[in-house]
Amino acid sequence: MNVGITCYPTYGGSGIVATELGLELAIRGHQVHFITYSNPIRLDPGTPRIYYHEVEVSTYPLFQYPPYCLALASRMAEVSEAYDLDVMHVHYAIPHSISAMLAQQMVAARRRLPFITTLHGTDITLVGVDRSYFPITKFSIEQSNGITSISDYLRDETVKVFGIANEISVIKNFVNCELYHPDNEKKAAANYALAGEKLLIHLSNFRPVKRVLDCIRILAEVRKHVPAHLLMVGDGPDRGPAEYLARELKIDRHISFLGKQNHVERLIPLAHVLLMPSELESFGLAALEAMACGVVPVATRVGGVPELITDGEDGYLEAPGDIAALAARVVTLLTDEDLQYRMAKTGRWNAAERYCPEKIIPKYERCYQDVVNAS
Ligand code: GMT
Repeated sequence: MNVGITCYPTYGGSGIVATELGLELAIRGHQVHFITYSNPIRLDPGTPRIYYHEVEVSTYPLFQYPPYCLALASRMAEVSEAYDLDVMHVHYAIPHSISAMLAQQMVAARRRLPFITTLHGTDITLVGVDRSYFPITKFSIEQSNGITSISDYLRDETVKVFGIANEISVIKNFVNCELYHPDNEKKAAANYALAGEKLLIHLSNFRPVKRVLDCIRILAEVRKHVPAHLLMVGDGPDRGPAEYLARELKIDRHISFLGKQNHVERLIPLAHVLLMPSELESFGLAALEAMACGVVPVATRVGGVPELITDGEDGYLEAPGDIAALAARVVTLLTDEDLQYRMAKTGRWNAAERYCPEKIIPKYERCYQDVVNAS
């Protein structure tokens, strides 16, 4: 098939899922056309059957807000005709769904261009429920020819909050277990931690929903019992406050703020535990990547996370903000090697068994086939 994919290319789990999906589809022989404002971070543009079409938004003094949504719609329409697209797949409803709907109407006289919207989380739980976006988000979801959501939780939430009657297929996040794999020796951990220190890791876009400051507080608690170092991977509005808190708690030399990283698969396996203390998480891709790397997630019991992590089996779940409980779980793991080994092994097995591309990608392919075949 010829598939068009639009996502946020530089930021966040939805862009990562969209990019990895495109790569997997290309491996399976599909022609994949990314239509975005910049090359997605994890995408190698030299990959066979992958095409990248940049959306250029011209600025003009009259435009206080350059109309990206319209430029995107025009580019989608152009690419669909030039490359004979069978389907457009947009990740994150706002504004990608609306652009796809406009593109569909622009080319309607000449061709059918069905589009699928994949809901990832904050497009529903935060941005979508904002009163100014609510009606258009609901409308664009309802106009989609296919809708997918990354967890049961998010599907139920979409139905509840938006009253959507259309069918929503749940297709969970996936991980490439050949790329994301354990490193039992963890030799490169010595680049960050002192000898005898355990390594913790957190990955996110440092938005308030991630409760990044809790990671710093958890480390402070953990260090009262076990020598440990924390890798903070990513960037965003709460990075400054987190760095400040680390200095205030006098643990700044035990934390490495690494900023945005292109190869997290090289960093995650160095850690013993992943911290994901989010306020809300529709799935928790970072936890899945950690499990694939044999790193045990200590996370919060929110949103779709319990669909991924089984408490006490392949990770731990506590209430958001409960620093004492989260830190206690980390200490348990760091002081009981057998337990940590068992949980890491179970996590790796579950990731490979349930969330590998071979299990998930065919679901997207079926979804494409369904919307293409529907008249
Ligand atoms: O987590 C973010 O803030 C980024 C966001 C996105 O849409 O880019 O991530 C969401 O999508 C990921 C991939 O499907 C999910 O694994 C994350 O759980 C979800 N984030 C939230 O729901 C907060």
